[in-house]
Amino acid sequence: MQQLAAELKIDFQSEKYKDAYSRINAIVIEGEQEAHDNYITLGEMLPELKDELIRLSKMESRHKKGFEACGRNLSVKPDMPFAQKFFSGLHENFQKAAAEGQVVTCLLIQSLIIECFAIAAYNIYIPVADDFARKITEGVVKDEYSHLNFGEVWLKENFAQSKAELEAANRQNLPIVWKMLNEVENDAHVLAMEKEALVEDFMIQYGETLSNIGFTTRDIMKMSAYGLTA
Ligand code: Y39
Ligand code: FE
Ligand code: FE
Ligand code: FE
Repeated sequence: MQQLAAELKIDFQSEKYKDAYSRINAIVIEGEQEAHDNYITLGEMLPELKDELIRLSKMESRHKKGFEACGRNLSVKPDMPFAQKFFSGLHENFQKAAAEGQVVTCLLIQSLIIECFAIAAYNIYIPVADDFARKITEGVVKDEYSHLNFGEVWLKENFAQSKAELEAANRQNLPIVWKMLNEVENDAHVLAMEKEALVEDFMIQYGETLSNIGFTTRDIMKMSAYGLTA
């Protein structure tokens, strides 16, 4: 297997690969940790769904352990300070929304935006990953679809009273995603992950999700346009 990675002659042990991996691996580890924390917080905000949200948070912890093993397997030390800075925009917005009890905003940030980002990144990574990381990532991405589905179902059931807050939260947070993609573009390229593919996968996933929740094509076009120039 691992055909594309072999065809592209990716040298997983080169200093250049390992240097880029120290940041991308850290981003993923930090992302999984933050996802864990965010689902715990959401469980406090939605007490009737607490058990399910705790179950999701435990999956995120497992993902984090899996990606830590991927870094160790390549003898890479993840650059965690870089990753914390990378996530600070979405982190702060989630904390602010949680403090104000804005559960719709919290769900948009974690269960739609961050999960779609994860699904795009993991799907693009799998064909170009080393054998060890590919197996781990294949298991993880299946879970991420179920996390996205959780947010989708809740927001669909509560669409009428959530619509305005979703539009505002999208406007505030989507530009941050484009900024994050720009920041990671060069390192992703070293791992044979192209920014254009990441953007395409993210937008397909995110647009499909907004449609399932109840937004019209017209709404989705407007919402997708925010921050494209970031
Ligand atoms: O729900 C989750 O598990 C999400 C936290 C994980 C997000 C991972 C973010 C990946 C972005 C990587 C960018 C690489 C090009
Ligand atoms: Fe995860
Ligand atoms: Fe997740
Ligand atoms: Fe390129």
